[in-house]
Amino acid sequence: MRLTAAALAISLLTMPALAKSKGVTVSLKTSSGQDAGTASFVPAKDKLTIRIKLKNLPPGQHAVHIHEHAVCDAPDFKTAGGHFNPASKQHGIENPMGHHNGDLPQNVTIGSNGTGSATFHVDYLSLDPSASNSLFANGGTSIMVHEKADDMKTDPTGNAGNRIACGVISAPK
Ligand SMILES: [Cu+2]
Ligand SMILES: [Zn+2]
Repeated sequence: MRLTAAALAISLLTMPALAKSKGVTVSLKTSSGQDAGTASFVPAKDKLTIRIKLKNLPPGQHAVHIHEHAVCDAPDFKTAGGHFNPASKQHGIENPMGHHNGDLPQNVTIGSNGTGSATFHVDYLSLDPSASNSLFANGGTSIMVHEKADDMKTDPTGNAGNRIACGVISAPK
C-alpha cells in the first residue's frame, strides 16, 4: 500500500513539473536526414535558455531561428514557414522595426570537425502554452539552421540562405 501510494505521488508530481520546469529537448536533422544534434529549451526566471549542440554541418557561421510551423520536411524545410513572428515585426535584432520572436541574438559557429554549440538567453520566447510567444503556440514551432550567417537586419530572412537543418518543437505529451 505504501509503495503504491508513493509511486502515485511521484508520478503526479513529476509529470506536469517536467514540462513546466525542465523544458524540452528536440533533435535536428540535416537536409539528407543525418543527425544534426540537439536543441534544449529551459525556462529560467523571466527568460528562456536555449542550448544548441550541432553536428554534421559545414564549417562557418550559420543563422539559427525559430520558424512558425512544427514541420520539417527535407530537403528544403520550406514547410516550416517563415520566422516565428506573433508580434508582427520585421526581421533582425539590429532592425529598428524588428525583431521577430524567432530571431536569436547570435549566429552559431561550426568548426572544421562539423560541430558547434551556442547558448542564448532570451526574454521574448516562452514555453507557457497560453502565451502568444510560446514555442508551443498553434501546435508548435521549429528550430532552423541556415547555410549562411544572419546579417541581423535584412527583412524577412537576414540573408541567411538555404535551410540546412531543422528540428520540430512541440509540447511534451
Ligand atoms: Cu530561419
Ligand atoms: Zn526573423
